[in-house]
Amino acid sequence: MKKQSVIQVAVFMGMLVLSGLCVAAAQETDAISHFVPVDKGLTPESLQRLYARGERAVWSGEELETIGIPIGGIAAGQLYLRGDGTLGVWQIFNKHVFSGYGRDNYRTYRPDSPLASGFAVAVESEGKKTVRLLNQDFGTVESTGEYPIGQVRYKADDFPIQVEMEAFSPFIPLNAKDSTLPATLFHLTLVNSSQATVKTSVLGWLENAVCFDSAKAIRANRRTRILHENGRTLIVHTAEETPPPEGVAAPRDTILLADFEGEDYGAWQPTGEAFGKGPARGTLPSQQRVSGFEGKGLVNTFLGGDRPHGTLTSPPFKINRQYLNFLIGGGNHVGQTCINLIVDEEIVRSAVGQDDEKLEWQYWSVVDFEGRQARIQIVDKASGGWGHINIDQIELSDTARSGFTGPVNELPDFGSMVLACLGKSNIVEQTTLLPWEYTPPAKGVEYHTEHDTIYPVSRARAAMVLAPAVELAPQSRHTFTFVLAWHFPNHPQGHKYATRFQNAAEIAHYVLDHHDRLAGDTRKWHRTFYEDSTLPRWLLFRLHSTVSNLATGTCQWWQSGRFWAWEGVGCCEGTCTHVWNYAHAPARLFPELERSAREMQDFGEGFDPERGLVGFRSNRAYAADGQCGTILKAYREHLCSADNSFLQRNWPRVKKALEFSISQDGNDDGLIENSQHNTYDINFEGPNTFVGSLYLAALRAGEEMAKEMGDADFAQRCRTIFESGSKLSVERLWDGEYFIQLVDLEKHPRYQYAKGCLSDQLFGQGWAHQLGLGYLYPEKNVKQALASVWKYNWAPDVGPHNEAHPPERWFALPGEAGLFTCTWPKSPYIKEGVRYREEIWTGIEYQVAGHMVWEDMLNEALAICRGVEDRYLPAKHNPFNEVECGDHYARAMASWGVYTALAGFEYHGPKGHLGFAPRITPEDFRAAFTAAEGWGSFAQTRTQDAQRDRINLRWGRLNLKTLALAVPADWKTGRIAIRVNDKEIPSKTLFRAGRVEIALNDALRLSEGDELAVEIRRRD
Ligand SMILES: [Ca+2]
Ligand SMILES: [Ca+2]
Ligand SMILES: [Ca+2]
Repeated sequence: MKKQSVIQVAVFMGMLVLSGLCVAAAQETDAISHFVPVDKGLTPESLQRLYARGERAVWSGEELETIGIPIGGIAAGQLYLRGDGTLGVWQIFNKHVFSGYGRDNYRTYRPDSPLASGFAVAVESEGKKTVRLLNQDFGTVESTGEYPIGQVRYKADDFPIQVEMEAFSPFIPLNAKDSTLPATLFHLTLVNSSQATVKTSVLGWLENAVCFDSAKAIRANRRTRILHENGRTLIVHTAEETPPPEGVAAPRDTILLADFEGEDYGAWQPTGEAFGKGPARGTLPSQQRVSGFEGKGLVNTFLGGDRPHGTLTSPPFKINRQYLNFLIGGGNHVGQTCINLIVDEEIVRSAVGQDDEKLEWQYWSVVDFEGRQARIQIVDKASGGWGHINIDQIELSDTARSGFTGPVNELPDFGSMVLACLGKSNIVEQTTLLPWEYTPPAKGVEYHTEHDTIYPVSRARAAMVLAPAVELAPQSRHTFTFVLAWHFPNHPQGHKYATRFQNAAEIAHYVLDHHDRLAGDTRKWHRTFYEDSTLPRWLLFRLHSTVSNLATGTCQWWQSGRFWAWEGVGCCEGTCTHVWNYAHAPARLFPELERSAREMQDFGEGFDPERGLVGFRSNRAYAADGQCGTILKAYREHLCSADNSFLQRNWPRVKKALEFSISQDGNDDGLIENSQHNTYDINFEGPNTFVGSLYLAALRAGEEMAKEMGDADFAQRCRTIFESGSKLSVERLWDGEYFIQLVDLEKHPRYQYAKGCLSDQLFGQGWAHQLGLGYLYPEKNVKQALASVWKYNWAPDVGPHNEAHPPERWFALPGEAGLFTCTWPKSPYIKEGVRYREEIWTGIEYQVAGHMVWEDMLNEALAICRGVEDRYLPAKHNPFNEVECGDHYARAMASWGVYTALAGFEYHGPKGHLGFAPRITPEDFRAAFTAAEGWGSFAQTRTQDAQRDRINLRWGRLNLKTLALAVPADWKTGRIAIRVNDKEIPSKTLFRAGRVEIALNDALRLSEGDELAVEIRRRD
């Protein structure tokens, strides 16, 4: 079979291409250089700490500094509740915020708060009026956030009121619609801790930040109204057009200097290789998607990657307008990836890109040179990361073009914001309760309570409302409810939320109209997951905290219904197949979102119907791990569906995609030997079990799906290839302790792991367990390989190994524990081995830990998770922001795989099958679970000869036909009774190998509140 050689460039973005000038040979040192101790130092005490149920964490003092709980809706932007209860980040304005490649992200800092908002408590007691802000200065402040709910408690000796703040955006698993609201609910419970009755209320304020980014570049007004509607008071912020100023000369016509729409550069002179013979037509091979240019052509020097250099010089022209406008993107290298304006052989203006492929408008004021001859020169003198430049649409104009042009209501940051409270906020009452003319401390912000006011966007103004006051007797309490809502519809792809709501006021009313259900279901999930569980509280916190990534700048839900994501906030686009290979949380919690990503991206826009290739960023580029993972995800999405319509619709393309992987295998022997681009941003050469196990798992998933779709031939084909691959992997890749990579290092000196121990070497096996596909390799090899990953790659202190081998990026510091991507414990260290080898990625750690749980390596699994928890203690980092290439990195959502493994969860929605095999404390286990249309709590208790299992459905509905439960292996037979709400249900049961399989005589449909109970009595 002809070898695929088209897409083998190990490039996923400009900056990651290492210098092409340095082609280093394989540099093996002659000695083993491995500093991970075999003894992990786990003591009985430290193990006990891992397993103890424990208490909810309470943070205070300096710990509050780093905390930022994502508190807006899923895919609705990024808003943080900071440790002291103030709001931060405020990335809700459709601006692309690039959070970094990871080099700078893993640092200790306080999230910023770029706009004025907040709450204060006003008190009138014995004729004295005081106001106290709800922030770190209140007195004693304690925070106890557990995603999705943040809580902050405030108390002070010198203040009669204690406050409990509860803040969250509705979060209801399986209800994507109500979990993606651009809104945050605040419940502020005031407790009178004094001996006297006091009159008290909560003051809330919000700055008008509509046109937040464009304000400096546009002429427009902001408008603020305070409305009384439906028994509520709303601050409504918007913006609007201003009439054009009078007496200003009309601008002259714009002169186009170049639009790069031709076949060649015309009169412009190229030199070097970077520019080629003519303008590019959009994105070049292996480049991230280029956007923002006009027409079809542009200058794009990523021709053959970042390495080439060159210049492109315009013919002379006369400067006869006030501004020179142009679109610019690409690298941010001053003097190296730039556009220059040359007058009299001197560079008088220069601009660079922003390390972003998207072109944005920039302008130079050229009034000083009016009437002079000039030339433009575009320069690429850079070869490293982001060593290229994108330019288009150069024009002379009397109007400066910034990123913000056109009507105000079409600007990306145009929209509306609302802060609402229950009851009628009364300005007269406000002036009687508040100290005279009270305003919160202002930093250049004016405060007002005007009912309708219009002012230029250049002014920073915040409006205040005071909830109707209450009289509180000593020890009594009252809860004030506020809702913050935003609506910024002008995202390039549109927001799903904007298809439901016209403005922020509608959203605020919706949240308050449905308050009891939205708040009730959110709290019910929180209670089911955190409170009603036997699992260690710290572990639940850690495994669920990553789910908050959904409510950050990482994720978007487009108007079309397509879920789309960066890898990390603003970093690396396109719901990357290989990064999302690890993320199990969204598929289990909001399967609708993942199904849309499969259907609209992987098997939609990103799918090559001719070849079956799944573009790994919705492009036409191949990633071997991502391709196989897409098959696994398709099967998972099918399992998480209520019926088989998803699989039926997508099966032809799923099959085609699997056939593409089989074509990479080439000879149907079950090993992929060719060049395999993958999540380490490099290509593996030769057979290995990282891609190989994903391939085998994909074949098994393909076999199962083919059977369900009645395609017996293809099922058999998958089976045959799988069996061959499984056998050959052990024969050729097993080194006695773990699986290695067969590679010719002479031929492929860089980026391979060869005889190294790769933490991800059994990635596909972990997946196979998640999907109930069984073992891909003999169980004993799997268990031993995983034990070797623990032995060789998990360091209780990364310091010694990282001192010898510093990582490309630090995601764990000396003194902290972590799992290395790869080490070479038994062969010479490969200096130019697999990329990121010395880094610590939480996504890999969870992937490995989850797999360890399935293999009953519980101590190891929990120790790895605890290592993450300890690295992300709030004294050091925001515990909700696990960093990799960017903030809130998607891979971290692998944590959910640990959670499902702990329950031994198995589920097949269309078949109505549900099973549990608790891997931790099976004698007394309780945990939440999610199915296709409902979620609830599973509980199991076990004694010497009896076991009781309960499935309590708390939300939605659940179809059941078969059940599987784990019992001790020596329970060969027994008596089983099944009841739903105390009504006996007839069934057939089968005991086999530590497992009871139950087939219900009639299919069941459980509804919210129903409980199914299974009693198993052992019979010898
Ligand atoms: Ca153009
Ligand atoms: Ca270059
Ligand atoms: Ca092969």
